[in-house]
Amino acid sequence: MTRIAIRNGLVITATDETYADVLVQDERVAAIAAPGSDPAVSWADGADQVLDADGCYVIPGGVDAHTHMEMPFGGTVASDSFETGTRAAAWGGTTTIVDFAIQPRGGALREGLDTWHAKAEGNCAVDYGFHMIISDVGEGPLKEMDGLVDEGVTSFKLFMAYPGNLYSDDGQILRAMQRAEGNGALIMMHAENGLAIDVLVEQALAAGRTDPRYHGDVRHVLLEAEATHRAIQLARVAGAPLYIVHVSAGEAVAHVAHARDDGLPVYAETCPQYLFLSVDDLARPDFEGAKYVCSTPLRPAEQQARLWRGLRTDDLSVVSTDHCPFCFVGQKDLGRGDFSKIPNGIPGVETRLDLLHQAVLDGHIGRRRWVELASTAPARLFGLHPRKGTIAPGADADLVVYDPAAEHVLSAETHHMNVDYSAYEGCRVTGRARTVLSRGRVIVDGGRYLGRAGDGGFVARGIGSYAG
Ligand code: DUC
Ligand code: ZN
Ligand code: ZN
Repeated sequence: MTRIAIRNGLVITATDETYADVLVQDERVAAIAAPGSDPAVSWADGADQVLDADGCYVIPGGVDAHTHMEMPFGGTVASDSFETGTRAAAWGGTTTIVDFAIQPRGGALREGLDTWHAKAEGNCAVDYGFHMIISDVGEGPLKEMDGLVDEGVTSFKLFMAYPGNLYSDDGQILRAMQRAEGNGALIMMHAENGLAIDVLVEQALAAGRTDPRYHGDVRHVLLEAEATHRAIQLARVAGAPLYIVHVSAGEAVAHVAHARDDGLPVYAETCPQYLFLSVDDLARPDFEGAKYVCSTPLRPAEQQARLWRGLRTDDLSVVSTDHCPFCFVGQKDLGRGDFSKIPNGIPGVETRLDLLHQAVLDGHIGRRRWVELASTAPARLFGLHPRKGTIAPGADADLVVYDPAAEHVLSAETHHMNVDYSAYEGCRVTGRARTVLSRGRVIVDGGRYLGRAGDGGFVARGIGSYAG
């Protein structure tokens, strides 16, 4: 039996903030005790380790519900392996990721899921789950969905973008949603009108508009809004809950808000890149804009206020990263002379908590909302709560001692993600994970990594809770 006492911190959950001692026994939180109270004192006396959190917050470890480790894309593969990517997550205070397994086109869901299990097993620094990307909706895969739900893969992502690759048409989407309505799964949607985007891509390239900045133009905001609206209507027809991933535009948030006002089980996430970066980054000279090519694309800076408002009103319920890193040298440059060949994705699994804490300091969100957006809400929606996403007796001891005053500069020189640039290079932020526990083990402490590959295990998820 191992006992750890975390003393004198401000314990913050999505609902409460209180000075307390958090007592950890083996992999779980055993108790939350008033500082200096009898149980806290006797525990500290008998603890194997006492962590002093004076001046720090104690928060539940981050849950990043949207990562792509080792994802094949555009003729290359995302540069973080499960080992390097989950280690970087741990450094940034994220103790659970939910990554996307991909059905091979023409193959079975099982084949894709087994492939992703093999990539992750024994390699992860923190716990992980899987969503399943259905790239080829047909009778077989639809039937397979039920079995995956039983195995703890309870969410399925469909693409309205990328025709000929990951794309599903409206009929396929409706069928998958109907199946989800029956088995309790959550459909996640990449909502962009891919057929229309491809026309604009062809026209842009024919007119000689080949630089990264045109990636933002062709992935028009109205084509995100239209697809978001269409996905919502299809989910209504099927009677299924829906989760829109990586929302980047106020026009799309408006459709989500409208649905939610009507009481529909429609949820959405945004990502730090849409809150902190813009088309100005995509337009950086000398092909530097390629570092900022992701889909949905970065938008004009004026959009950011609409996203922050959506986060405050809960029309946007989660901030995930869509972490999908490609090196500038050797990967992003596949698209020199043709922006449509730049692999889509931005690194961010390590920086999410700190950027969102900066948003607390900047007055965009409150501290409890910070915890809710980064940990509690994704845990609830994706069937991990109350094991993950909160601090309570019986919950996994996935905990972060967070120093809210620690200033640091984000940089590729110092980050732990396996990618040769930072999208936030030179950006000064205040706040940093000081100590990170994953299921009761201290894996990061005071600038040292103490964990090992294989510390993290697969988490079978339940059905998400979609109320409220
Ligand atoms: N968007 C990205 O930017 N990368 C991977 C897949 C996606 O939908
Ligand atoms: Zn996507
Ligand atoms: Zn993604």
